Amino acid sequence: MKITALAGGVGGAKLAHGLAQVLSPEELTIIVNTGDDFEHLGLTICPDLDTVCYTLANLANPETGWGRKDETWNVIANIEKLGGPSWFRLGDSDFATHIERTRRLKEGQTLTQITQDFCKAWGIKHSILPMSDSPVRTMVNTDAGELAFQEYFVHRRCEPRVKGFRFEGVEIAEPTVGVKEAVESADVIVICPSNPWVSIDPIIKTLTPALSLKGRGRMVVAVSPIIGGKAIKGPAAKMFSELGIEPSALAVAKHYRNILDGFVLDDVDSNLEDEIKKINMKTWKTNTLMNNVSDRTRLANDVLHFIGSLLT
Ligand code: FO1
Repeated sequence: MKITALAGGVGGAKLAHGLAQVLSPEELTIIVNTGDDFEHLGLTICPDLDTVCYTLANLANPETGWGRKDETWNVIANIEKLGGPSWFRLGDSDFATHIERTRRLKEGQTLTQITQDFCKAWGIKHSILPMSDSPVRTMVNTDAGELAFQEYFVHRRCEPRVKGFRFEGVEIAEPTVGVKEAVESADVIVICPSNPWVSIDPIIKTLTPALSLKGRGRMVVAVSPIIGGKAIKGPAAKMFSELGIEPSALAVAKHYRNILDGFVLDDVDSNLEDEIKKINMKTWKTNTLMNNVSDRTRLANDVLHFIGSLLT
C-alpha cells in the first residue's frame, strides 16, 4: 500500500516521522507545505521543509520541534550586535542549510532537487517533497493589515486578530512531477495533524485543481491537530475562534468535509464522534498526543489500522 502524507511543521513532522518508522521508502512519501517560506537576511528559509527533514533525520531540537538539536547561536548573536534583525532565531548549524540552499537556488537548482540532496546527506531514506518549486507565500489578513506569515507568526507572536488568508503565487504554482506522481500513485492520502488554515490549505490549494486528492479509489484520512478544543502547538485554535468558528476536532473535520473519507480524533473528543460521522466520514478514536518517538510510532500504527479497516 502506498501512502502520501501532507505535512506542515512540528505536529505534521512528528506523525510523518512515526509513519517513516513503520513504512518503507517505497510505501511512504511526504509532501510538505512551503507557504511558510520566506526571504530573510538574504536567504531562502523553508521552515516546514526543514522541520520535517530534521525530524526524520533525528536532528530536530526536541524542545522547540523546529531548528537543530545541540545548536549554537553565534551568528544570530553577532547579527544582533550589529543591529540586524534577530527576531527569527536561526542557529549556527541551521544557517548552513539556508546558506547552501540559497546558493543552489541561485545556481538554478530546484527546491525539490536541493531537498533530495540534503535528505541524502542527512541519511533520510523517505522522499520529502516540497509542494511546489514555485514560491507560494501565505499572507495573513489581520486587524493590523496583511502580514507575511513569519511576520505574523514569529515576529508578532500571532497576536493580531486573523480575518483570512491569501496564498500568493498559488495560481501559477504547479505541483512538481514528483508531487503529481506521489498523489496519483497513492492508495491513501494522510493529512497530518498540522494547522488546517496555514499548513494544509496551502498544499491542497497548490495541488488542486491540477490534481485530485481523491479519485481512482484513493482515500483521504486526516488526524485532528485539535484536542479538547486546543491546538497542541501553534495558533490553530486561536485562528478558528477569530474566524468565528468554535475550535474543535469537529471544526477540523468540517473544514475538510469535501475531501475526507476518514477522521482520527483524540479519545478526549469522543463526544464529537457522532457529529463527525453525520458529515459522512468514518472515525477512529485514539490517543493522538505525541510526546516522544514511541508515541509517534503508536499513532502511525493506529492510523494504519484505521486505513486497513476502511479498505476492508
Ligand atoms: N518559530 C518561532 O516561534 N520562533 C523562531 O524564532 C523560529 C525560528 C525558526 C528557525 C528555523 C526554522 O526552520 C523554524 C523556525 N521557527 C521559529 C518555526 C517556524 O517559523 C514555524 O513553526 C513554522 O513556520 C510553522 O509551521
